[in-house]
Formats: sequence, structure tokens, C-alpha cells
Amino acid sequence: MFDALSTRIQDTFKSLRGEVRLTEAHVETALREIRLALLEADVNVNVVKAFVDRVRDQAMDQAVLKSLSPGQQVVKVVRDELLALLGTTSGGLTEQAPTPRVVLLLGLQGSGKTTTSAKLARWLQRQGRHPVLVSTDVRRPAAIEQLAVLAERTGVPVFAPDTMDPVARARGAVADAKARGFDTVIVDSAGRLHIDDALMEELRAIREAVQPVDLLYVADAMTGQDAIRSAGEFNRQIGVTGVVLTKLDGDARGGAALSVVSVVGVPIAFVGSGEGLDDLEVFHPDRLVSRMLGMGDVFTLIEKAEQVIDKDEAEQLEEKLRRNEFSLEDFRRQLKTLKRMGPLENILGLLPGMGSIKQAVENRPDEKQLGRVEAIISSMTPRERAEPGVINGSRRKRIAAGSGTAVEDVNRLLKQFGEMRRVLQMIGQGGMPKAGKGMPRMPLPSQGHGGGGLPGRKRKKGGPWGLIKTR
Ligand SMILES: Nc1nc2c(ncn2[C@@H]2O[C@H](COP(=O)(O)OP(=O)(O)OP(=O)(O)O)[C@@H](O)[C@H]2O)c(=O)[nH]1
Ligand SMILES: [Mg+2]
Repeated sequence: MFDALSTRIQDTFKSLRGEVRLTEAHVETALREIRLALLEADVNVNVVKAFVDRVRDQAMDQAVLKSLSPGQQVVKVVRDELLALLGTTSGGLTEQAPTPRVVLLLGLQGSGKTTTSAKLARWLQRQGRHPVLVSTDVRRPAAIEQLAVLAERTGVPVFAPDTMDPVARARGAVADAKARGFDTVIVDSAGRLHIDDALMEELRAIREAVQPVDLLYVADAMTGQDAIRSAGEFNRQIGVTGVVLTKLDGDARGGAALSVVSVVGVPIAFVGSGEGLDDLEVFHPDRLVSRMLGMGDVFTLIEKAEQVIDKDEAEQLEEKLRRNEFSLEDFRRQLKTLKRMGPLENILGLLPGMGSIKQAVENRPDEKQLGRVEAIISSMTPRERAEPGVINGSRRKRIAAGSGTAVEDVNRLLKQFGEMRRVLQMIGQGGMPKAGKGMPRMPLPSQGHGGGGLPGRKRKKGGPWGLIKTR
């Protein structure tokens, strides 16, 4: 998400960064670019105007213009204002809730309520909670069955009474949860093509009956500004505590995300990025902004990595990186791990300064390129993998023939690998941002690219590479 917007904003900053001394004209040009980029991303026009005005006010400050690194100062202003737009609090569910906690999902037809209910159940399960699901969608014949099927995939129980009264179903689920010790009741509700009084009445009745602490409005990000307008209406009529933006994996331009907080005044709680039941992330505005500004999102990467990386392997890798012995063999193994972390373009987008590589990958029809890299490395002898320096012209020819690739492919890979080692070494001297207490760290570049070095960002001195701690 936000690819086009991120690229444009980052390009704008690149042009600023080249300037030793910024003038008002420079800032004005940059602001014009940013304004266009935001509008193209489908951000609400009033939001854009207010945003640009605020950035201008601060960026034009003489202290900023005369500072030693005016370009970076402007990036910082934009970063802070983007955060103000998205809200500074992290998403997720409301902190305090009685037991059982009731979560009600609402929204227009087809926005992803039922899918999100199941995703949320799985997410809660991972947190060690015990959710139960209930559908109050008695209008669409297959709706109850749809939730049951999804629930079965997650292993979360569904409360399925005989009654076809939405309120009775929800109330029954809460009573059942109390009786059987479930701590969370997720209520999936019916959707309509348009907001209508009957739907609102039904939702109000459900709300009164089960007193949800979390009222999550599920919005299809692809519908852009319309989704936001109806979010406002649901908020007025029912009350909304958080928004779930779904289908951000599609070609949604993401503007909805940037407008929803300021237009509706409700934070984004979760984002959905696929049809799979694991494709739900707690929304972290700071991470998203870092991603947009090309600073990467190392924390999300760590969380993903944690799920697939083997602890011993990670320790060995760390040792190798420390001694600068990272070989092509290790590289090949890392590629395998990387593949397990999900689609490559999603992962690369999380790495600082990887924007352009990400684009290169996206231009490929699929992940064939990764397969080719693996094939090339597999065609090397163990010695070649350990010491790429010995790979001369004739060896390159042999490797190309063995892997069904061209010598240029082998050359490119070796060059990229050399480059990667150099970067890894360089970052090794930079350091790792301080992770939260008990947070695992992984051997991946953390910063040092893009807009790194912003004022106010503390860097941790000392060992650059950490261990993965598996839970
Ligand atoms: N690509 C993608 N598809 C999604 C996502 N969330 C939901 N979908 C798909 O969107 C379609 C509609 O999802 P549902 O969960 O049935 O939507 P709903 O709001 O319950 O729909 P109604 O009950 O008819 O109002 C399904 O095909 C889902 O697989 C997402 O994050 N990404
Ligand atoms: Mg549904």
C-alpha cells in the first residue's frame, strides 16, 4: 500500500537533500509535489490542504531553513504531520474491557466483516485469548455458514443457536461465553449496500443488548472516500471505536487510511492485507509513516521473522555476520527463510532504503528471480559459496550453464552479493534501534538509509546484530 505515494514523497525529499541551503522556493516546490502525491493517493482534499498548510508553517520557519541539514528538518516536519494525520496511538483493541469482552464488527456489504471476524479470532488466539464467534447476519442465507466455515479453519468455536433473531443470537453468545469461560465474543453483523434505517436499528438493538467495548467499522480501502463517509455515518448513529481497513493488498491507493482519522475522528485499529486468516495486522501509525518515508519498518519485519526463523540458525548467522564470514551459502539459506515470510515485495517494503529494489522485484511477473538466484548458488561448489572471490570467468560460465542462466545473471548476483555484504558491514557500524523490552532482534539492517539520522532518533551503540529469541 502507499507505493506510489511513498515513491513520490521520497523523490521529493531526495531533491531537497541535495540542497545545502534551502530557500522558501525549494520548500514550496516540494510542497506542491507532496500535495499532488496526496491527492493522487485519494486523500481527502480538505485533509490535504490542512496538511500542506501545517507543513508549510513549520518548514518555512527560518530556524529550519538556516539549520545545518534543512532537508532532513523538512522530512521531520512531514513525518510529524503524517503522524498527526494518522493519530499517534497504536491500534488494536480497547485496553480495558469487562469479561467477556464483546467486539462488534459493522460496515457496509462486502467490506470484509465476516473475514475480519475470523482473522480477529485467530489474532486473539495467538495472544492466548479464548474467543467465540457469532453471526447476527440472518438476512443473507449463506452468511452464518460462511462464518462457520472460516471459524473451523481457525479452530475457534462458533455459537450457532436455532433462533434467527439477531439480538437473541448476540445475547445468547455472550451468555454462552460466560457459562463456558470464553473471554471474547466477536459479533459479525449484517451489511447493506447502503446505510438504511432498518440496519441501523438492528445494530443499535444489538449494541444495547450486548454492550460491545469495541465497535469496529470495517471499511474496504478500495472504495476510498466513500468508505470514509459511511464510517462517519456509522460513528454518528452507532458509535465506532476503531476502523479496520481491509483489502489494502489490492490496488487501493491508501488515501482512505490517511483521511479516516481526521475526517471521522476514529483511530485505525487493524489493517487487512489479504484473504488469508493471518492477513491482519495491528495498525501502527509510526511504522506506516516510516515505511512511507523510506525509513523501513523493522519492527513489523522482526515480528514476521520471529514466526519463521530458527533460533540456532539465527545465532550462527549472527556470529558469521560479526566475523564478516557471511557466505553465498548463508545467503541462499536466508532466501529460503525470506520466502517463508510471505510475498517478497511485502518484505522488501519493510526494509529501510529498499524502495527501488522493491520496485525491481514488482516489475517481475512472479518470484522467478528468487528461484534463479537459488539455482545459481546451487550450481556453485561449496568452496565457491564460501569464497566468492575465487569465481573467475570460466567458473562463471560453468555456473551459468549449470543453472540454466546467462553469465550476466551470475555476474549480477555476485555483484549484488558483494554490495549486500558491504552494506551489512556498514550497517554493522551503525547500530540497531532499541527494541522494546524482551523484543527479539534479528540480523537485518535497521537504519542508515533513506531518512535515517533524523533528530530525536536515538541510536543504540554497541553490537549491531542481535539474537532471535523464539517464544
Ligand atoms: N484481498 C482481500 N480480500 C479481502 C480482505 N478482506 C476480505 N476480503 C474478501 O472480500 C470479500 C467479502 O468479504 P466478507 O468478509 O464476506 O465481507 P462482509 O462484510 O462480511 O460481507 P457481507 O456479509 O455480505 O456484508 C470476500 O471475498 C473476502 O475474501 C482483504 O483484506 N484482502
Ligand atoms: Mg458477512
